Parts: sequence; C-alpha cells; structure tokens
Amino acid sequence: MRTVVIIPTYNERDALPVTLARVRAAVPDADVLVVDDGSPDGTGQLADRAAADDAGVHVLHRASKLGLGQAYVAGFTWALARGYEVVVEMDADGSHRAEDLPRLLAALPDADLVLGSRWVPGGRVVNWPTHRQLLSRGGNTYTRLMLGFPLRDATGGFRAYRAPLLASLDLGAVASHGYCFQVDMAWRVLRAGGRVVEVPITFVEREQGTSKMSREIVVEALVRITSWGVAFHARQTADAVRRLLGRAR
Ligand SMILES: Nc1nc2c(ncn2[C@@H]2O[C@H](COP(=O)(O)OP(=O)(O)OP(=O)(O)O)[C@@H](O)[C@H]2O)c(=O)[nH]1
Ligand SMILES: [Mg+2]
Repeated sequence: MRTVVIIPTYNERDALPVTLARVRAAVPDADVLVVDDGSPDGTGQLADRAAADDAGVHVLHRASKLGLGQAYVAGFTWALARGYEVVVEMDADGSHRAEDLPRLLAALPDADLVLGSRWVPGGRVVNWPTHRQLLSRGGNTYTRLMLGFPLRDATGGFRAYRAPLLASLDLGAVASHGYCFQVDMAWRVLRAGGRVVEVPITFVEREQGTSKMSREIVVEALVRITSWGVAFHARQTADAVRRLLGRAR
C-alpha cells in the first residue's frame, strides 16, 4: 500500500538526518513528508537538501510555529491529495523507533488506526523521567475515564491511519494543537466507526534537541479533554433518560 510517514519538525537539526536515514532503511517503500514550521535552526533547509538527494523525501514548509496539530492536518491534507493509502505520524526526535514501523504497518489490515502504544503489555519507555511517565499514564487514565474509550495510549504520536477513514473525517474542524490533538484524532476515528488497534512500542527519550512540551500544552489537553468528557457524559445521561421515559410510556 502506498505509504507516507509524516514527520513534523521544529528545531530538529541534529535529530532529523538520523531519523530520516532510519525510516528510509526500515521501510524503503514508504515516502516521507517533513512538515517544518520555519525552524530558526535551519531544519527546513536541511530537509530540502535531503529531498533533493532522495525522491522519496518531501518537505512542506509553513511560515511559523503553529502547533503540532495544525502541522499534521496540513500533512494529512497533502498526503490525501496525493493518493497515499496509509498515513503515518512520527516524531523527529528519535523517541519513535523507525524499526517498529513494520510491526505498526503489519497490524493495519485489521484496523483503520494503529497506535504505537507505550502502555500495553510489551510496551516500554527508555530513559523517560518519572514525572513524564506519571504525566503520560495519568493523562491516559483521565482520558479513558472522561471519554469512555478503552485506549491505553491515546496521547502517543506514533501511529498509522488508513487513508479512507482519515479522508472521511472533517480535518478542518480539528482545533487541537498539542498532545490533545492525538486524543482528538483517535476519538474522531472511534466515533466514525473506525477500528483502533494498539501495538506495543519502545519509546526512547530524545537525546538531541529540546522538548516542545510546555505548561500550555498540558493545560490545553486538560481543558479540552474535560470539556469533551462533560459533553459526552451529558449525552449519555440524556440518552439513558430518553430510553427510560420511552419504556415508561
Ligand atoms: N511542524 C511542527 N512540529 C512540531 C511543533 N511542535 C513540536 N513539533 C515536532 O513534533 C515532534 C514532537 O515534539 P517534541 O518536542 O518531541 O514533543 P514531545 O515528544 O511531546 O516532548 P519530549 O518528550 O520532551 O520530546 C518533534 O518532531 C517536534 O519537532 C510545531 O509547532 N510544528
Ligand atoms: Mg519527543
């Protein structure tokens, strides 16, 4: 199946060349799209040079740092317009191992979305500080309770979508920027009737560059997921009341 691996970048000059080489070696038939948000460190120009040397590498430049979510939406739109059948999300910083990609893709025949998961049996994190592990585990537990879905790692950003399901979603309506973008997308797939499968991965803390994680990103996730959850539970309650009243009539 025609596959594209989308790699969003912001100041990943040191990490990107290694990641590109590993992806091209692990899945030689897949193309790569780097979506760079005008990185001041020249990551965009580096990606252009890689694309000039390798017909399988493409680059989308955006003017400024507009958030991970919007970078992915631009990448998805690019990929769908070019007829790719499978669209993969992957970080540039080495946290997602290209060597896990074949296993992710192998699960796609049974799914519309395959999540690379740190928190299913067999999943691992390497060199991740305890406070980040707690945040990720806590965030995923909260998300599961709020949204009533069974996913163990809905915040992770190493995943593969089948194009038809992705194309059926209203991508223009996705307003999430940070982590909650990943939750937002997984929930949209589930609500659209898509099948989501989790495959264990080994997540490795970045060795180069700096994290774009911020307080704002955590607060955005908390606020949005809480408001989706409240609306979801209100709908569930209203449906239950309607059913009860219908039965009483
Ligand atoms: N195009 C684009 N890429 C971004 C943006 N924010 C983050 N990225 C990229 O998205 C990927 C994930 O960002 P990270 O900084 O690693 O965030 P994280 O993985 O949540 O945080 P760490 O665990 O600390 O690495 C990396 O490849 C970043 O370069 C953005 O606003 N625009
Ligand atoms: Mg990272």
